Amino acid sequence: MTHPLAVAFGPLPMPDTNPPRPAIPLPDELMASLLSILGPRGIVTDPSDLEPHLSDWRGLYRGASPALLRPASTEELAACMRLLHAAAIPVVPQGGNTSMVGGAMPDESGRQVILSLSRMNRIRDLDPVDMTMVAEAGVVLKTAQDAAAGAGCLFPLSLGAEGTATIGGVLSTNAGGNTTVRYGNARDLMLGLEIVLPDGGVIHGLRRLRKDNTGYALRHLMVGAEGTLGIVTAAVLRLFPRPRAEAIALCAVESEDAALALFRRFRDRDETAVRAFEYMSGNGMEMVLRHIDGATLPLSERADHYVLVDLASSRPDADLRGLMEAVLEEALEAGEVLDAALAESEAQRHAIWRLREEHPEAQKKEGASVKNDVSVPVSKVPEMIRRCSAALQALIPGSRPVPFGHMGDGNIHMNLEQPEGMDAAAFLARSHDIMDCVNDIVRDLDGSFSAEHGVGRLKPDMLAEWRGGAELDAMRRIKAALDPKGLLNPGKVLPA
Ligand code: FAD
Ligand code: 2HG
Ligand code: ZN
Repeated sequence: MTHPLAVAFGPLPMPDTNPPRPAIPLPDELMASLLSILGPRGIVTDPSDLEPHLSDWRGLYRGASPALLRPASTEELAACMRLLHAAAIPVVPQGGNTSMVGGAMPDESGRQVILSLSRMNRIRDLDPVDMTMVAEAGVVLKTAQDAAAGAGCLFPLSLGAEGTATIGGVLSTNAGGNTTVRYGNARDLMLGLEIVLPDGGVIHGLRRLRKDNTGYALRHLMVGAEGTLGIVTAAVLRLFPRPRAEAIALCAVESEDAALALFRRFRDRDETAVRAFEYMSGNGMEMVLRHIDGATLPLSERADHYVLVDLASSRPDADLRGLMEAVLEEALEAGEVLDAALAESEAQRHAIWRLREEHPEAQKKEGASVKNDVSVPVSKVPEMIRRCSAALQALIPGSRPVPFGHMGDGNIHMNLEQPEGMDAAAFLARSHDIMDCVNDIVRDLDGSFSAEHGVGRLKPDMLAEWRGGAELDAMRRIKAALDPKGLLNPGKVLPA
């Protein structure tokens, strides 16, 4: 069985990897000790049960593993880690396995044990006075959102994979998503962490404090470490007042510059009201309209550029519709906005968001594509989109740039779709050229090769190139200090 998301999204470029070797069984004595800690429900070795955990949804990697461990508590996990550390067995943490960069994949050696915290899926506490939630790492993001909503609060992290991604995974990748422009990324939503270290030591850091300057902030070291420094077992998450007023519009805009000008108009008028500001290209919108059932454009004409503006406020009397109309009117007069549709109902709100959220699915249905999750300073987004689009079309004539994403954060998915009729494999064979082409421009604009998806197994070489010298050296020393045997998620993030 392939990964369930791979069925939805299909294979993407396959980097050079070796075919997996057969799994190397764990020594009998170790196996018996693990069984005595975890019980039969806590350890999976049957090949067909392991199968969905051995490949990533993009189809980039396929690994081998002797076992999947499923502890039910922090204590069980710590006891397992002590044994695995003593036996020098490598461990790969895996949450919802929605990584874009193969971060949760065991390698092909057949030696690496997979660790799932899916049984650690309790909301331990939810406090609407402190505005905090204590969630275990295996809680699915959507479940955390729903729990907050049930208590009249908001947990604002929101992304396309929220029905599958877990709290452990989103923290370990420092996920961003659609609402970062207003609420920050996963790091900004975390106050404290419980962590199991590679040798089984436990950091009990579930402090729900807004201020806590007590030495090195180890919790922040773990966020974005992609499971290479420690295992997140639970987190104190920040909650917010739930929105009581909303206004959402889809706008056709004149150019990339007009999209940025519109963002500035909203931000300057009321920065706190902008919950999301998402850019989409004409190419991407065409693919969504062509491939996604029920998708329709609520505007009179097609355009080359669109933005989704999502305003929200916790104040019930906030006149967001008035704000939306006033700003759009100014922008229409200035020639920046060509046409706009405001959602009048929950169904229309959902339909507009769907046009944005279905971009990855539509791209897959259109054919082969290469992803570039890049960021630049917000002021440089228009130039980045223009330069990358031109360079990519020159690199592969007939290819179709599909830039979309989180413009308010300077994070655009500068993706490229294959030319119509081109052989998919021949296009994907150019993946590295495509990524280099985008990265060269992004670098020139003081940007980053990985905005929100992380480094994983796909991009350690880029990390070496972009963050070499003292920065990479410091990262290596931190890794060596916390994981001297190099057993936690080997081969990810740091180049060999
Ligand atoms: P996994 O994929 O299982 O793991 C991710 C990394 O975290 C791996 O390195 C793994 O080893 C490590 N890890 C997992 N659990 C733990 C733990 N408990 N302790 C330590 N390490 C751990 N990302 C964004 O930022 N913004 C988006 O808008 C966005 N949209 C997406 C849309 C789709 C359709 C998909 C498939 C993915 C999207 N992503 C997005 C990618 C994003 O990285 C993941 O969805 C999410 O952050 C990973 O959560 P997960 O539980 O699936 O982690
Ligand atoms: C999104 O913003 C995700 O939808 C996925 O980060 C981006 O598919 C992509 O390139
Ligand atoms: Zn994104």
